[in-house]
Amino acid sequence: MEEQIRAEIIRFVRESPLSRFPDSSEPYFDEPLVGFVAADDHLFTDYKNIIGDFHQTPQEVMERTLGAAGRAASVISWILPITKATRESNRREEQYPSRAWAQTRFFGEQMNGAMRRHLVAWLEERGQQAVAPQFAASWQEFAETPVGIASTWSERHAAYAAGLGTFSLNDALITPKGISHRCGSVITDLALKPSGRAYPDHRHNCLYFRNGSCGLCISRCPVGALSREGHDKSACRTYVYKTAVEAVAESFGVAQTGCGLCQTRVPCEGGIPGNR
Ligand code: B12
Ligand code: SF4
Ligand code: SF4
Repeated sequence: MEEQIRAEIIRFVRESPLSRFPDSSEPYFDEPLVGFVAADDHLFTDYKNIIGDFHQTPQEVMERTLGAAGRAASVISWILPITKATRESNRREEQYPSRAWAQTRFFGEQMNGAMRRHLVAWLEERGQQAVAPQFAASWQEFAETPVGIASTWSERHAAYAAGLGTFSLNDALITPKGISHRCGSVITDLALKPSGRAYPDHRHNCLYFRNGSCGLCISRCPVGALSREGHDKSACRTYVYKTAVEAVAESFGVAQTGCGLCQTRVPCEGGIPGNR
């Protein structure tokens, strides 16, 4: 069943009409990475301490969405790697995201939403329970928590648990296809074989944490939101959701632009960087 699910995610991303730029036949994403993790993996209860008590376990998401009958057995997580052409266009930028990056943030995320809905329907057709936590009525984002801006379900923490990558100096997840990606997840009552986690610690794929080198994402940030101490989420949010939107959203034909300068022209852009 794991291979069937993986194949269905890859097929949907390849064939969905939502997967292509409005003004060309180019795709937003390369072939997805897919991972599985048991809903009762200790990480989901650890996240109550690492993130906060508000971060829901898979079982909590299922019960809050489906009632007492809701049952979580596995979490399916996927990575949608941003194409090389889009990464290259963002590499050249110093101030605002490129048109292709902004359109990937806006329209590509609509495709990611369609992916979540499709996988839920696909599992339900096979008699399973399924919920996309990002679309659950109980999903909430909080501006002020002890760990800064955070939500009740972090897609990256689900991906980390499913063995798809590790975190980094700028918080983002570095996967075998790099740091430039979008991700998503669905919880189901179907028991699936966990993919396992191959990394020795939760920040191993970032050169800064692996051997103290790099730090190149710091100088890519146009508003100084990155430093050796990490990521100033408030400064980043103001830039991503206000400054960049006011500057380029209208001309790019989108409502959200993202930014992602720290995810391009860096050694982790398209893969796990080797030791430097
Ligand atoms: C709120 C939010 C933001 C906020 C805060 C980001 C943040 N760091 O949490 C702001 C507005 C700043 C933001 C900005 C951006 N975002 Co945003 N955002 C989200 C959202 C909606 C929720 C994130 C959340 O709940 N985070 C929870 C907190 C706790 O995460 P954290 O602080 O990073 O976690 C740290 C600790 O847990 C720590 N840690 C400490 N001890 C331990 C121990 C263990 C064992 C572990 C595992 C971890 C751990 O490691 C983590 C990294 O330092 C998600 C969608 C979703 N539902 O997940 C998208 C999401 C994170 N955003 C995304 C993107 C792409 C962006 C931008 C690049 C904008 C763009 N599209 O161009 C920027 C920059 C992101 C960055 N560098 O983090 C992607 C990230 C994909 C990726 N490549 O990693 C997501 C997943 C959306 C998606 N569906 O793909 N975002
Ligand atoms: S650019 Fe370097 S320091 Fe920044 S996240 Fe990537 S590997 Fe880590
Ligand atoms: S996404 Fe945020 S942290 Fe990264 S370069 Fe843009 S403003 Fe800076």
